[in-house]
Amino acid sequence: MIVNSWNEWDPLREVVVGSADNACFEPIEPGNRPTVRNAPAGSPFPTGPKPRAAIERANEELAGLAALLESRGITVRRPTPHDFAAPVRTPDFEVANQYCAVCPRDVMITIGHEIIEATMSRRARYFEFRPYRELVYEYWNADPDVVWTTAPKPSMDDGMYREEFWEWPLAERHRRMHSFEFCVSQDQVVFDAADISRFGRDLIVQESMTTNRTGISWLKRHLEPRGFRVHPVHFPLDHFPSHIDCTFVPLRPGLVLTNPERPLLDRDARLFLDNDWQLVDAPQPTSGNDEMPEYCQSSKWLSMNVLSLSPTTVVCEEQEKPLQDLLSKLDFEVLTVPFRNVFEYGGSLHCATWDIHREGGQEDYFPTLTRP
Ligand code: DAV
Repeated sequence: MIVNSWNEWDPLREVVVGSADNACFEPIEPGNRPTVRNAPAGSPFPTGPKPRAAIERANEELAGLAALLESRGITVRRPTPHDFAAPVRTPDFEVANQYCAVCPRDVMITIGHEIIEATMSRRARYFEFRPYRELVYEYWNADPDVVWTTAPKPSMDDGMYREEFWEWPLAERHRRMHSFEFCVSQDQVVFDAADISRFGRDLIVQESMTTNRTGISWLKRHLEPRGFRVHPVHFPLDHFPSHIDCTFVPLRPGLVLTNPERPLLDRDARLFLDNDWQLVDAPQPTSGNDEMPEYCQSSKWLSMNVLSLSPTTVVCEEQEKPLQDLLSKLDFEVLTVPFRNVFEYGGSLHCATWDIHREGGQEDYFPTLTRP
């Protein structure tokens, strides 16, 4: 068995680590309004390929992560080179360039023996499965138990998006925080893989800018007949939610690292509290939002985007000392790598990886759901 991964923490044996080769700046499009951090409003966001030096700095840190994982006996695979500078034109939209293969987590997910390619939510990422296809074919050919599923691609035409979302003032976002309506309408199936977090039989999926309720319905109908339970989750104070792995990060059975600025909706938290899970807030990150790299579109909470190598070992960004101390106190062995040059590509350690094989099988960590 090659493809086997049921949760975020079992001992890691094989993993894909992203690559910054040929990365481009993310284009402005209806589902994304990238901005230069700390620049006057209206400052143009760069377009086209990222500078060579920025790509080299990121690649060096990605290689550092790969070397650390290999030193722990983990097999590391890398994406195939892809021309992200090429424009995309479909019958429904055109976009001037694509993005990158730094964050396989956003696109690809292993659920047991199944590999799912997400629909994606942004035009520039429509073909981001391509750098992983060679690997998928290799796993699919080598392991007859592998199930390979590509989720239905949405049109990504203008009508799929709600562009006024970007103009709502903060007060408006606050007023709407319990409607969970963001920049993508509910008409088509839309999800990024990184809005899903795996807990054995149970999967939680965040409603976000990158995953809508129709996308969650698709996941439910696809996975529940296969023995999973899919639970939508909500973090009402996150007005720009995208990807669950800077918000709610399980570290071992019974323990989730939580974001103190983005509490889980009470009714969603019940599942965890009723089953004796402990929700532990991460400490404040060492960099404020203002100190994140100028082209980074993610928040300071990339600090908590850690990668578990096992229920007792976690990889953490080198500068995040307060989080490292908390993890040590919780009895984890904490490994560190520098990773800040990867941040402007949309993620940290969890985002930049896609686990193919973790030991273990499908367990039930929420017995109240089955107990009569
Ligand atoms: O908190 O900014 C970033 C997730 C990146 N994949 C955040 C979420």
